[in-house]
Amino acid sequence: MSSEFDYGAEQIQVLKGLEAVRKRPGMYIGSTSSRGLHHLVYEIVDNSVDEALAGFCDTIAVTINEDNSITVVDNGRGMPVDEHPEMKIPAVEVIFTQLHAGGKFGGGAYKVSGGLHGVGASVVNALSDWLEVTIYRDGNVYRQRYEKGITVTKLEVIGTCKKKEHGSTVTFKPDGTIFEDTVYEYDILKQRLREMAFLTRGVKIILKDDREERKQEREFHYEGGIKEFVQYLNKSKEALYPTIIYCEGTIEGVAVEVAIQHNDSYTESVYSFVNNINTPEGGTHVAGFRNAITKTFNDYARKNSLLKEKEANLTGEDIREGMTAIISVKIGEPQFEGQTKQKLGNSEARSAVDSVLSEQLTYFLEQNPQVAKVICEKSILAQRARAAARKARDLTRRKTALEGNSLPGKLADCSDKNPENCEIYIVEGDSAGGSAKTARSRNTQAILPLRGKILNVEKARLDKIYANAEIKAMITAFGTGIHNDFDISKLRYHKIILMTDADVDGAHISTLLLTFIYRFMPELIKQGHVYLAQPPLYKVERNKKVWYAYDDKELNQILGEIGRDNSNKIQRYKGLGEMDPEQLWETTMDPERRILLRVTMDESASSEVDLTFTTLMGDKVEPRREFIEQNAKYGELDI
Ligand code: TSJ
Repeated sequence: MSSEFDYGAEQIQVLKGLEAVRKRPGMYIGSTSSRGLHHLVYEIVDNSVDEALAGFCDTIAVTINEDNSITVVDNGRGMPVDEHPEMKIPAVEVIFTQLHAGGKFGGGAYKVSGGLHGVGASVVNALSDWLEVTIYRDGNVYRQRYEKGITVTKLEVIGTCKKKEHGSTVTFKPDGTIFEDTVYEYDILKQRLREMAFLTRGVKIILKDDREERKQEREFHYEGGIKEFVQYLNKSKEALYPTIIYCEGTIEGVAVEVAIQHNDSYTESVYSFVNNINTPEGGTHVAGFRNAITKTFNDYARKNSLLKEKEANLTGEDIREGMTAIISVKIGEPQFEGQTKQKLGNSEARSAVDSVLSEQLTYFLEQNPQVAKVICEKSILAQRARAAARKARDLTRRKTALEGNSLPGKLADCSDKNPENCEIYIVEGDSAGGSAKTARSRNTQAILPLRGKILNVEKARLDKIYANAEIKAMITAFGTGIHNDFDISKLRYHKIILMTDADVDGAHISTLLLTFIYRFMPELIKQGHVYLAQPPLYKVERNKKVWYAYDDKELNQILGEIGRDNSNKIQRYKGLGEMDPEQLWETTMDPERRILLRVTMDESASSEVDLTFTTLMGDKVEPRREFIEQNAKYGELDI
């Protein structure tokens, strides 16, 4: 480490800190996969968002550069450049080289942005091949460069600017020896930056892709903040009333914002955030929200005789049916609890959300009696449907008790009774079901054929769902129960494999099935039990040799390799039904040869439920790896 720098005791501390980050990156950014790579960008942008929240910045631009480095520019005050009194280096250098840099610089508090990982600039620096910061401040342009977290140039004045020009620019290139993959995905950044823009009303966030072949640009700017977020989430649904209910206030240092609008569906879409970070596991802020909602609507319904004296109170679930809402709290020192440290624990957040919402919602309902009536009537219908669903469920249970836990008649079960070894294929149509039953390995593979399109659960209440034969068959076959009764320890198959035709109808059926599972048994997806089978689209035969292609590109590749002439016989499968059992086994069901896509979800992106399909394959499909890697995203899946 020969350099022009003197390493004093503090500097050695610095190197040790950054060394720890490079040794155990996962501890600081969650993972070194694609998720961790993108997380670096959010860590940097968080700092600019804080500057915007402090009222000093209104534009943030993020650029993916040609070499997959990232540039973040803001028009804030410019990071402080004055010397740190103890460390005798510029404040900006402390921020980039000191782990958990906090405290006061230049008279102002430098707040480390609150995040679940909450680690900030020094971690990004430590995990970057190189990082350059440029500061526009007081008429000067300053620059400093670091490599793998280590300072390589002093903070220099490299030019001048107009006094009124101010801001900070950071460019960093993630270290390819640390991250599994260093290619940024525009769509992933787009999703999160849009969310940040919704949560930070008034700030303009620009995303630009400067890479050849991928050049594109988007701008997110919402004067309405989370009100526009709710509008966005409801845009493909039918809203029950035109207004978006909005409440805002600060109590005991907790800034609370809530936006609500009901739609005509039966699902609850309530998303909560703490310091702009999604909290899928909820916590005290969500508890305060639920309490206020339940209490306020029941009070209103009683007072206005929408709920009769002898009728039971509405439950929170009744009122939240079809509700889209955003709860956003900002809090100085968030405390996270629970196994995964993702549940907000601060009790002041509960009381702050509860009282802001109770007070302002009561007032809103009094001012908007038509809206209040629509919501109360919908909740009362939900209450009745819930009672009917309870009856239907109890009936199903009693029936199974009588018949001795009988499995659905159409199910061809496997003989192995250890769920870990067992798979169930959900197959579209009786004919494909027949082939699958012949083809399967009976020991570990069960087959459940479904007839035609299944019920769209987005458009049905629980009572109707219990009444649907195809859905009932799946519930009994899986063994887990659904919704509030769900119990994963009763799962009868560790792999649930959806096998549908490789066409538009097949994709639609997969979507319906996944929607059902996602809404009523989400844990199956979270724990990685749900898969999509990948039947081939083409069979190519030449001189008694056979190849299968899973898309047009692969077909062309095969034809390129074996030569394009008349002795090739190409068959395009229109559906699973066209395959004989042997072909179905070889291509789609044999664990040694098949390709399965595992359905996963990024819980932190749950407002945009982002289903990603990670590849899983048998031993002999190496040539298909690239194809799968490029196609493993099922982005259009509308869930
Ligand atoms: F992450 C980061 F540190 F690298 C970073 C910080 C990256 C980017 C693109 C921007 C920023 C950043 C920091 N933008 N704005 C600020 N603001 C301050 O650091 C700042 C400036 C002045 C004062 C003051 O009291 O005068 C206080 C602060 C916190």
